Amino acid sequence: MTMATRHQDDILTVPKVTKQKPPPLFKVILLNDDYTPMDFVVHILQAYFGKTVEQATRIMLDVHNHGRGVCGIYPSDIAATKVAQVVNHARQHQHPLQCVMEEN
Ligand code: TYC
Repeated sequence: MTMATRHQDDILTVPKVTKQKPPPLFKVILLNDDYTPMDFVVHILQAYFGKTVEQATRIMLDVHNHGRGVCGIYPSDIAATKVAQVVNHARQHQHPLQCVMEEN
């Protein structure tokens, strides 16, 4: 927003126009592997990405059939947290599931 301010000495100052840029967004991506059970991946998508069982199953099968798939799109810190949560949960269960983030 630009607004002129009149000072006592009658000098008109116009502040530099500032514009809020939206934050950069990152895709959180699941990668396929041959070992992680399908129902575990469906659970991950429901627990960390708010998907219904139907949405989660569709994304899981998409990853299974095409090698990778998008779980969600988030600002950097949220995307990084999701990646860490997914990888930690998978390792706790000895699954090799890989999850990465990519700038949009
Ligand atoms: N390919 C795995 C299987 O046949 C299932 C799977 C799906 C694994 C998605 C990882 O991100 C993944 N059990």
